[in-house]
Amino acid sequence: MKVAIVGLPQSGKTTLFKALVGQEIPLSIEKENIADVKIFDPNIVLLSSVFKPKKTTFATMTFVDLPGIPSGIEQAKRRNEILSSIRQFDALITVVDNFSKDDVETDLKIFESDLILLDLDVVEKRLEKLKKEKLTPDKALEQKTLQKFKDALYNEVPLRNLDLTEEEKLSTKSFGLFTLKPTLFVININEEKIPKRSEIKENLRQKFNYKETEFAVIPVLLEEEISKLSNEDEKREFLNSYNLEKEAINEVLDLTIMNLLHLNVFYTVGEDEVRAWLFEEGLNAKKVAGKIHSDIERGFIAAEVISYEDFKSVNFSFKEAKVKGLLRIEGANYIVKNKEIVHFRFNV
Ligand SMILES: Nc1nc2c(ncn2[C@@H]2O[C@H](COP(=O)(O)OP(=O)(O)O)[C@@H](O)[C@H]2O)c(=O)[nH]1
Ligand SMILES: [Mg+2]
Repeated sequence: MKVAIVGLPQSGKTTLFKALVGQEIPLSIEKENIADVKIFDPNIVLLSSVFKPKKTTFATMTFVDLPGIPSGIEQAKRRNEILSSIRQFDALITVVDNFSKDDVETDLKIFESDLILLDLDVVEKRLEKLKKEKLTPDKALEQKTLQKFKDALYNEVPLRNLDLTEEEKLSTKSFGLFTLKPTLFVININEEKIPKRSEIKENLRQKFNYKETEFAVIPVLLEEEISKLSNEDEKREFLNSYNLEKEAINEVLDLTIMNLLHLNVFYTVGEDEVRAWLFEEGLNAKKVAGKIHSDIERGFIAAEVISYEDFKSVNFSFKEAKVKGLLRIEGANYIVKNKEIVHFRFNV
């Protein structure tokens, strides 16, 4: 899965990207920047300190920092290039400048309206085309869905706010419509606004009360500076001096993984490796096994499962977990929960 960082030029996209990556990497101004960002998880840190494995692996998520989307007819070709590359992403992070200006709503609306118009263009062109075609049941459904989209877009409602059936979603998936993508607005504030973070967020939530839409109010430049510090004490001191409880950037990661992409995490532990793996919420044990290797899915026998909290309560001892009946044996159809330690038995 991939997440695109988008927004108006100079809103702080590249700065956010750097804050997420947390280390110096060569950056391009004209081209997109791509990185697999480590998803920090304190549970992995603790599990690793217990099992002392040869290798500790955090889950990662791919973030792409796109060049600013130029407006104006003279740059139409460049604009279209960037826009079409956004179509393939699973979710959007839209950065909004609230550090150089007090008003955040205008820029947010400008960007969103732009995407609404672009979607409308795609939808209307496709509807025109369908008019001339003989409608199979599939195409009839597509037409009905697109008509629904057109009505919403005319009312300036982003498509992710609609209640859609799986069939409706599938019938229009190939278009990669922008406003259908789950979206996190990162409101890029300056340090003076830090005490107002929750106020800003609540205000926006009420005004833009859309489904699949999240807000995070982040002092992006400050976070980028924090992310470069490797010494934990130094970091703590820095955070304290700005009245920040913790790194706000983790909120961006949490919201992206859980609320936009609806992903959960499971852990595997052992002497060789302690590792976090992402999987789609609601997936069964057999399918989850496939996240590690297709052989494990194919030869699936059973999953030994314990929740992280239960495991912690017995000081991470499998022996004690068994005695207390906390370690369960589950079959292929078991729906794996968030933050469980799983060991798969398989036979190939
Ligand atoms: N004061 C301040 N400046 C920022 C902040 N975020 C970004 N900038 C500056 O704004 C300029 C544009 O940022 P950049 O991340 O390159 O924007 P992009 O065009 O969206 O990629 C740079 O000079 C940044 O240092 C912020 O939170 N506060
Ligand atoms: Mg940039």
